[in-house]
Amino acid sequence: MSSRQTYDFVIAANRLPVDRHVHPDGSTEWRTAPGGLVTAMDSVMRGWDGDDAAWVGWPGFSGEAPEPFDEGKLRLHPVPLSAQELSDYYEGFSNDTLWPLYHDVIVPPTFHRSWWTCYRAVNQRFADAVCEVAAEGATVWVHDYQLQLVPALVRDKRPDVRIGWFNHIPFPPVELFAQLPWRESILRGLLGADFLGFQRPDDARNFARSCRTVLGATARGEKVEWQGTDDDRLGAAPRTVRAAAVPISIDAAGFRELADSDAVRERAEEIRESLGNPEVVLLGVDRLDYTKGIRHRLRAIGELFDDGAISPDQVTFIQVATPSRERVQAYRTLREQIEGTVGRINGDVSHLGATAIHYLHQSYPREEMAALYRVADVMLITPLRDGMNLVAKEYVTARHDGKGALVLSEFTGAAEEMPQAYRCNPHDIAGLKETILRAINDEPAEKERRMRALRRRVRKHDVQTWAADFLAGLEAAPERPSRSGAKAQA
Ligand code: ADQ
Repeated sequence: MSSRQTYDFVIAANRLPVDRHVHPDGSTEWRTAPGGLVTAMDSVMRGWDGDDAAWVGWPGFSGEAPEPFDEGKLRLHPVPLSAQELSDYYEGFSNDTLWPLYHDVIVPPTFHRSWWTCYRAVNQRFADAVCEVAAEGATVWVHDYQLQLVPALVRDKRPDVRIGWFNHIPFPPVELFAQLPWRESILRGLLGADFLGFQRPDDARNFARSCRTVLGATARGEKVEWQGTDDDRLGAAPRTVRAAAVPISIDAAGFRELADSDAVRERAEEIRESLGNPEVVLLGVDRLDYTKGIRHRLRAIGELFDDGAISPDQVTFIQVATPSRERVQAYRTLREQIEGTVGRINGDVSHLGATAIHYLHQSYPREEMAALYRVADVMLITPLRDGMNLVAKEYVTARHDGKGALVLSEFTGAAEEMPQAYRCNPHDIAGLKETILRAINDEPAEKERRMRALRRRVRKHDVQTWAADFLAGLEAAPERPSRSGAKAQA
């Protein structure tokens, strides 16, 4: 347990890596929260050979935040959010302005000046918390689109620390980004970092182009040079920042071991049996989000059943749709549309004992996810836009029996790294139907060849490599001044 006040390594993310559970007797307990970032950072921490580290984030409930506490090697530093801030900074500006804008404007982004004011205030609070726990010369790793102003706000107070930021979602082309009324402030916030990591080279290029077009910065290759302004604390000094692709991945060895365990194998058999041992199981696993292309997928599947190209006697489709952002209207509308479509297709083509679509609006433990992957003959990943998509990497890792087939949208970050998947354009319903049929009907040897190459890629480029690459990029950043202003070597 740590009793130190400052730390050499500080992570800042919207959420802390734990959830608070309240027992019926009123006592509380913190449990590790499920999710990609937690797993990824857990691997980073295991490989971290320095002293203890701190994680700054929102504890998951509004109102007063608990005092900082320790969880293994980590000091958890809760940042409070009021109910109004949760609504304006998180559900509003993060999830109803930035999220749609950064995902190709699939639904129109909402611009509210009061949300922006709140986003700035909350970013300042996160930055203050980081400054409080960061030791002299610390490494600070900021995550994601909710905290884009944090790098410059931290830099303003603490020129001695090294700051990296990683974007888990796409960075949009400047033609879309330029719609944002606060585009300059966002870019200047990010330029406070030493190193900016993106999922794809295109995302890094989009960022560099936005800096050139919106700020008049100089961008050459991965370097962005910015002269700074002195109108506020976002990017006052001249800076050189590197923006590069560092695609995220999964803990491949850990996930393979899980998928290969006796319990998961048995569960997979049980699931297949409970489905009536169909010839072909199709699977979709997504947060219920309009970026994931679930409606397009259902349209293609529905038509394949309607056409008679597939029959519920032989083929069944399982769609796991994790509940998500249910207080944002666009998500409520999407849920209604999807559930209506599933009901329509099942009503039209299912019959007793042969259900066309199994729809599950629930979260599951990782063991259950691994068992589902083992059951899936064809995995359908059809987002309209997705930063990476870790489900694609989990699926191929779970299928080390060489069986299975991955249908993957070309609009995911994963597509860049996984060219052996059955690629699809989810907007092209006829093409999507053909690709699904091909993935079902191709020769086993062809499927095995593809899966082998895909698995190799994920094994070689796992989450440990990702974290090491990111930290190496950050370490390579130029020297920085010490707290007192003198230059200190990295
Ligand atoms: P997400 O949009 O959440 O993440 P994704 O990369 O697919 O998307 O990760 C989802 C994770 O949640 C996977 O690990 C999956 O196993 C798990 N999961 C999904 N449904 C589940 C369920 N019902 N029960 C339990 N677990 C479930 C954002 C970006 C992505 C980027 C990641 C990581 O939008 O593009 O890949 O961050 O950077």
